[in-house]
Formats: sequence, structure tokens, C-alpha cells
Amino acid sequence: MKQTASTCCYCGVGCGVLIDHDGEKIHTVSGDPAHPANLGRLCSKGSTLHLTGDLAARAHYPELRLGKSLARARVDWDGALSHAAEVFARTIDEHGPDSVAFYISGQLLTEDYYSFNKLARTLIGTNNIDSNSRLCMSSAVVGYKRSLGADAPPCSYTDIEQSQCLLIAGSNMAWAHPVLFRRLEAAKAEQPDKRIIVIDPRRTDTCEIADLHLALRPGTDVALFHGLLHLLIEQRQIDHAFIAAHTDGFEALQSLVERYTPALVAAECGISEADLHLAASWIGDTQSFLSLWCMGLNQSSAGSAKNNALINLHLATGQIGKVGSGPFSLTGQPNAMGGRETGSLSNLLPGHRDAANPEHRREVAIYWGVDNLPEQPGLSAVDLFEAVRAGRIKALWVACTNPAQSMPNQQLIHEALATCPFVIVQEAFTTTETCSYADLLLPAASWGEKEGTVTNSERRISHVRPAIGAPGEARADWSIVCDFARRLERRLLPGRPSQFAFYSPAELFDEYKGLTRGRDLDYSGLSHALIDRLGPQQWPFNASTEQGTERLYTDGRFATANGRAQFIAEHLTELKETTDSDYPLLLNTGRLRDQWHGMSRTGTAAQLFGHVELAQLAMHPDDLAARDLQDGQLIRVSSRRGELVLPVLAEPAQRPGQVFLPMHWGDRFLKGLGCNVLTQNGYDPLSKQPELKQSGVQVTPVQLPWESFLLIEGDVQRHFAALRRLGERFDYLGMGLIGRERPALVMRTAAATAPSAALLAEIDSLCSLDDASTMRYDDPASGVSKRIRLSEGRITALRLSGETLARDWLRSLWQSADTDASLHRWFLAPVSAPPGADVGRPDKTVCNCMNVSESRICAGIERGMQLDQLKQEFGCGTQCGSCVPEIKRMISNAAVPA
Ligand SMILES: Nc1nc2c(c(=O)[nH]1)N[C@H]1C(S)=C(S)[C@@H](COP(=O)(O)OP(=O)(O)OC[C@H]3O[C@@H](n4cnc5c(=O)[nH]c(N)nc54)[C@H](O)[C@@H]3O)O[C@H]1N2
Ligand SMILES: Nc1nc2c(c(=O)[nH]1)N[C@H]1C(S)=C(S)[C@@H](COP(=O)(O)OP(=O)(O)OC[C@H]3O[C@@H](n4cnc5c(=O)[nH]c(N)nc54)[C@H](O)[C@@H]3O)O[C@H]1N2
Ligand code: SF4
Ligand SMILES: [Mo]
Repeated sequence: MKQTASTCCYCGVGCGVLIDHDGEKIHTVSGDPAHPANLGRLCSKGSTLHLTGDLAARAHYPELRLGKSLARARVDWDGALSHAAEVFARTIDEHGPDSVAFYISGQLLTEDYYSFNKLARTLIGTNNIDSNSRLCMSSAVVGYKRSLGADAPPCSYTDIEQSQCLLIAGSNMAWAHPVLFRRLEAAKAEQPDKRIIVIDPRRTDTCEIADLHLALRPGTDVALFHGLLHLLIEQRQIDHAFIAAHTDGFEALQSLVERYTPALVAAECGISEADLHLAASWIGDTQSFLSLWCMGLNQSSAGSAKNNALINLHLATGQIGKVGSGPFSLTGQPNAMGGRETGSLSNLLPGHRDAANPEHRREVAIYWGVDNLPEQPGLSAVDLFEAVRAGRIKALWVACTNPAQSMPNQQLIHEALATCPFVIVQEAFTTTETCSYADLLLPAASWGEKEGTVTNSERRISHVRPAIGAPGEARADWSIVCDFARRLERRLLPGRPSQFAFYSPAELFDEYKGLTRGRDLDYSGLSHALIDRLGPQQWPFNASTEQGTERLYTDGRFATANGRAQFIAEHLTELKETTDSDYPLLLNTGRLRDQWHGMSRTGTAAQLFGHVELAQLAMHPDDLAARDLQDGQLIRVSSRRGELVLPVLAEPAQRPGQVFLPMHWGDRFLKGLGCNVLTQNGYDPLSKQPELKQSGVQVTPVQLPWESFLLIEGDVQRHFAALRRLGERFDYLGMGLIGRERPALVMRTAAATAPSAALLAEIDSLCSLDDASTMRYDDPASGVSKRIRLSEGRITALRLSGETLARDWLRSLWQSADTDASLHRWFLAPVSAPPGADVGRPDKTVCNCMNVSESRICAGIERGMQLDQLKQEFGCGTQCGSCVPEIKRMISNAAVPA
């Protein structure tokens, strides 16, 4: 056994992991005590990394399709990349460089990013290179640049621990940045008088730590921040000396916020005046004020304005550049920061430069040894896919992102991908929605197999190291790009020495870092070897530095031309899409604790479905009652763009009038193109970040009386692919995994009438539910049929259709591997369980590490147990801690009389 220190591939906290492996297989993963981001901690996702990534779901070989109606066939790398270079060269010859585009990802490593960027801007000569960070961080980029002059989060994780007053806005960090939340929890436990304000329309697990939760009306954050500033000015709690010495534009802002009186703000935001006063007094009184924010601010048509209105509060109070203070945007993806640094949004260039700035273009062109860089502005994600659909983009390269799941307005994205003459998808997993559209599928090495660097939320650069080899012929992203680029060079510029002669990620890093020299982020002093020697480092880190920089702007000098920060005075604007009588509910979307985005990786570990098993639309009980709906019932949720059929979940943490659907469920897990078929692509005018958090929807009942439940153990990926195809023929289809040691696939379907016997026979044949070991029952007149396969007395597969009463009981028998033969005669009966037996309702796993269910914890709470006793008796919450906020909430809910 060997151990390799690397970095977690999920969120922007950027935790260090220790990978235990034998050179071929990863056995376990633990937190790296030496990594400054996590000091040994991991969350429920990081600690289960070794359970994910089922090889059967991975892309092993390049595959090429030679005609839209044909299937892809395996090719070798030489054939794949030569073909790609030929198609790109021909497209550029015929239609110009802007007829090709790249859509890449904040999950690429800095070296991957740099190679894509250099390829697009120099060799091809287009700015059509955008990344999924457009959906994620682009409003924060605009926010920082407008207020502070550069896209640089000025704080450190230690500030989270040291701050006396924290404002957490539009961030569910208990689930999305769990290890930081653990650090905050520990600091709050030590110092309970630390004030924490959470601003979120939902009562999330993050609210568990809040002294004050402002459940504002979605989209109204700008008014709230202006309202706070109004009160701070009124109460003389602003820092006039700081404003005079270090900022510009205060007068204009002061006169704008005069109008944001407590009465107006309370009405606009749907909060109480008293709460607004309380929040303002805490911010005004404190020694150190820190704000943390994420998608609740960024993913909005007012995303940039929200960012700047929040930064205004820090500038007005002088709460920036000192311990425990500052505006700290939490980055989503592990290398969203690296993408911004390498200039991998269409409007940027490497080293925090702008593509629209002629001087910046000139600097980069000189560095790259080319005459000039393209002037034509590049397309940003939403516009890019519109251009693809309109036929203006004729070759599209997608890498490390799954737009056919994660982009808003999915109908458009699927049409675009189907229309585009040549689509390259560079992916680690073949199972994603986007892979179906690949004309050329390039298998990528993934976490644990590749090397490079990533920058986390606190500007800290870590070395990502490989432990094992990639499966099949999969290759590292940078190496695919450079190999392609060398082929395209030979075709476009024969005889020229290659600009892409990179044969290791360290070489790419060394060339790239020169582009940061003299810029605000300057990390020209770093190298892979130095990071190995000193440990992960925070930028700036120039050639004369010995240690990374913990905090920016400590001297009050900002990255603007005159060194002064800029107040931004903008009014609250209306959402792009509001509710009306046809679409009276506001749809909010976001993360679950244990899933990652489109679930290509987390969706391979059955254990990670224990907390939330299937797609459900969360709705306030009053909204359910008003529609005469029951918890768990199938409903139709429709927006102006599309609709989905799925179960509804009664959720008191929602505010009436608002519904919530996790973003993870794509077309693979939920028929109908998944969550984003509902969302809109209206975007912020400056950042072009789409308003993914707010869309108008309606919820109506559906009549789908014929229901079916299927469970099949083993060979999960093969069954998934085949069953998902057949499942398309039902009106409702939800897929998921269950179990821990023995994973099984479950498929739930519903339809208006019973499907053909032939369809059911096809399903049975796929699942071997048609052999001698299968118990069967058929009543064609009533549309009921059942199949249960036993192996050594134990259930290994089952299908209940038309009548599914025994579903939960049979499932619990499967789970417990019960072989009691006396029960067999009940298997096909129309009862939920034999008399006296437990129906076996599926139970949510609250603690994933220790496998502790909701009902056990509830029973403990009923016996009067508090958190410490629950931890002691069941072990829940003692490992990664991700479930602790939920357990606390269960305890406090139980304390409130019904
Ligand atoms: N478990 C898990 N963790 C992740 C990820 C994941 O997929 N799974 N993805 C990572 C990535 S890429 C990202 S970007 C981050 C996202 O991290 P977060 O932004 O924290 O997560 P979300 O759930 O998308 O949204 C946060 C909150 O914004 C709230 N919100 C919605 N509208 C508004 C509004 O108008 N105002 C305010 N103030 N709040 C609003 C929502 O109710 C939600 O609770 O998570 C990262 N971490
Ligand atoms: N409704 C709604 N939609 C949203 C959001 C929301 O809050 N609500 N959030 C948005 C945000 S913030 C984000 S960041 C996006 C995320 O959306 P996506 O970028 O689509 O998210 P992932 O599913 O993580 O896609 C990454 C892909 O890269 C693949 N992959 C993994 N490792 C590697 C590798 O090393 N190389 C290559 N080439 N591929 C690899 C994975 O299999 C996966 O398919 O979703 C956005 N969409
Ligand atoms: S908080 Fe969890 S998901 Fe994020 S980097 Fe750390 S271990 Fe990975
Ligand atoms: Mo993100």
C-alpha cells in the first residue's frame, strides 16, 4: 500500500486528501492533516471519493461517429485527434475562426485551462472560449473588479474563525462548503458571542448556526444591503476616515440609499423592520465583519449589483484588509479560481486581463510570440449555445462539464447539441447527458489519475497529484489539448516550431506563471516543486516572496488605477422572470449535501443516495393544501419552457409561494431533461450569469394511476443504460441507487394506463426476471404484474407493476438480505406487509459515515437525548460532521410543540 497526498476534486474549499492505494486501485481516502484548508477534515463527499467512479461508467477509449445517424465506433488516439484537427482546420478555413468554440470547466486544472486558452486565442484566433464558471462565479468576478479593481477574494479561511460578525448570504455552506462550515461551527462553539446572520429564502441547514435568519423574498438582496447601509449611515456607524482615505463614489451611494428606508426594505424583502435593525446594529457594532456568499447572490439577473452592494458595506465600514473582515466570495468548483486566473472566460485573458483591452491583448500576444490576439469579443455560455443552435458555431469542444444537464433552458441546449455539425466531448464518464451528442468522445483521466494545480477560495494553490493510472486509454486533459494543438499547427502553420511542446503539467505551469508577473495575482515565484517543498501557497507569491499572502489590501491600497476602491450605486432591479397567475410559484434550485452536480461521479455510489434518494419538488405544506395535494404524490411542475413529472415533498423550511428542486437531477435520473428544463436563461447584463435561482412555475396534480417499482442488484451501469432507454416510454420515470455494500438500481415509473406486455417483457428480460428462479403474478385485466427473483432464498431483483403495495416491505427484505422462506407466500400478495410485520418504510440515512437513519435519531430524541448523547450512542456526527446541523435541527424541531 502507498499513500499519495492530493486535493479533493469537488468543492472550492480545496481540502487536502491522503489517497491510500496499491498503484492500481484506490482503497481509502482520508483528510490531510497538513493541508491548511481542512487540517485533516473531510466532508461526506470527500470521504467517500474511493467509493465513486465505477469503472463501468468511465470513458475508456476514444470513439468517433462518422454521421449524425450512426453510432460511435472505437478509434485510436492518432485517428481521433487527426480527424478532430482536420475538421477544425476545414471549419476555420471555410467559416473563419469564430465558427468554432470551446466550453470548458472550473473542474479542469490550471494547466489544462492554460492549454485550452492558448489553443483558442493564438492558434485558432477566437475568443469563443467560455466555461461553466459563467454559471457560477462570473457575477463575483464583476463584483470584485468593479469595487476593488481586481478579481481577488481578499480573505483567508482563518478570517472565518476570527471574525466577530459574519453575514452568510445566498450560501448553504453547511452542504456546499462543509469543511469551512465545520471550522465555523468549532469557532462559534469556542466563542458563542460571535454573531452570525444568514440571508436565504429557505431555512437551510446553514441556518442552524445563525443568530438571525433573514428569509428574504428571492432576488431582493440589493435592497437589503442598501437598507443595511441606510441604517449604518443613520446610526453613524460608518468609517468616514477610511472612506475619505481609500474610496471613491460614496456621495452618490449615500444619496441612493437614502430612499432605502427600513419600511421600504422590509416590505420589498418580506422581512421585519426589527430584524433589519438588529442586523445593522450587529454589523455596525462589531470589531470585525466578514461576509460569505455564493450562488444565491451570483446566479441572478442582478448578480453583479448584489455583489457590489455587499462589498459597499465593507468599504463603508472599513471592514476589509484586516483580521476577520472582508467580502469573501466562496468559489464553487475546485478550480473556479484557476479558471479566472488563466483568463478562461470569453471576456478575460490570462493573468487577470481583459480580452477587450488592447494593451492587455498586446502584452499577452508578445508573451506568446504572436502578432496579435483576436479582437472580436467571444461568446459567453448562454449566447454561445444560442449561436450553436442558430448554426453559427460549426465545431464545438466541450470539456469537463455537462451542459446538457447543467445549463438553463435545456430544450435549447439539446437542440443546439443535436444541430452542431461536430461536437467533441472530453469526458471522464460516458454516462453524462452531453456524451450522447458527442461526435468525438475523448476519454479523460480524472481525479486520482492526473496532475496539476488548483486554486481554492482563499487563493491557495495546491498540487493535485496522481495516485493510479487512468483506465483504458484515458489521458490527462492538458495532454489531449497539446497533442491536438500540435496536429492543428502542422495543418495550419506547417514548418513553424510548435508552441505546444509541453510534455508535463509543470512545463505548462512554468510558462503560464510568467503571465501573472507584475499583475495583482503575481505568482511567478511559484512552481510545482516549490509547492511540494513549502506546502500549498496563497497568491500573490512573486519571485522575491518567501511565503504566500494571507490577506489583501491591508494597507488600504486597492487594485484600481488610482488605488482607491469604488462604491457602486445601483438600484434594485426586477427579476427577469416573476410570478403571475399562470406561473404563481417561484422555483429555486441548488445543492444537496451528498451529490455533486450532474452526478456522473457521486451518482455511482449507492451510499450517497441514502440522504436523498430521488428527485422531489419541495413545497410548503400550505401550498400543498391549497392544491389538495398530498406529500409524496406525483405532480406536474411546469414553467414557460418545459415541464417535469415528479413527486412533491412537504417541506416546512420552504416559504409559501416558493418551491425548490435540487439541480442534480438531469435527464438520466429524471425523465424530461431534468431540473434545468424549467429554468430560464435570462442573465445579468454585466456578468452574463444566468438567473438559475428564480423561475416562475405552476404545480398541478397528474393522474397516473398505473405505477411500477423495479429493483435490480448488481451490474448497475449496464442495467441503468438499458432501462433508462426503455423508461422513456413512461409518463413518469425516476432512477436512483440504493444500498451500501450491495448496490442496486431502482426505477420508479408511472403512466396513465398500463403499458404493453411487450415493454414489460423487455424490461424483465433485461433484468433476468424471466427465468426459472422468478416468482410471477399476472392479472392482465387489472394491469397488475409482479416478478420477484430469488437467489439462495434472497431477493435479487423485483418488479411490481399496477399495484405496488408491498414495495417498501420487499425492499427492506432485500436490504436486510432476509431468507426466511415462510415469508415467500406473501411476496405476490396485494398487501403492504404480512400481518404483524413491519412495513419497512424506506428510511433516510442522516449520518452517511456511520449509517445512522433518521428514525433511529428521532427515537433517540424522543427519549430525550441531546446531540452529545446521540453521538455517543449511535456514533452519528462523529466522523465527517456533515450531518450535525441536521441533527441539531431535528432536536430543535422536536422541542417546538406541534
Ligand atoms: N454538496 C455539494 N456541494 C457543492 C456543489 C455540489 O454540487 N454539491 N457544487 C459546488 C459549486 S460548483 C457551487 S457553485 C457551490 C454552490 O454553493 P451554494 O451557493 O451555497 O449552494 P446552492 O444550493 O446552489 O445555493 C445557495 C442558496 O442560495 C439560496 N438563494 C436562492 N435565491 C436567493 C436569493 O435571491 N437571495 C439569497 N440571499 N439567497 C438565495 C438558495 O435557497 C440556496 O440555499 O457549491 C459547491 N459545493
Ligand atoms: N438549476 C441549476 N443549474 C445549475 C446550477 C444551479 O444552482 N441550479 N449551478 C450551476 C453551477 S454553479 C455550476 S458550477 C454548474 C456545474 O455543471 P457541470 O459543469 O455540468 O457539472 P458537472 O456534473 O460537475 O460536470 C463536470 C463533468 O466533468 C467530468 N469530469 C470529471 N473529471 C474530469 C476530468 O478530469 N476531465 C474531464 N475532461 N472531465 C471530467 C464529469 O464526469 C462531469 O460530467 O451547474 C450550473 N447549473
Ligand atoms: S469540503 Fe468536502 S467536497 Fe469540499 S473540498 Fe473539502 S472534502 Fe471536498
Ligand atoms: Mo458552481
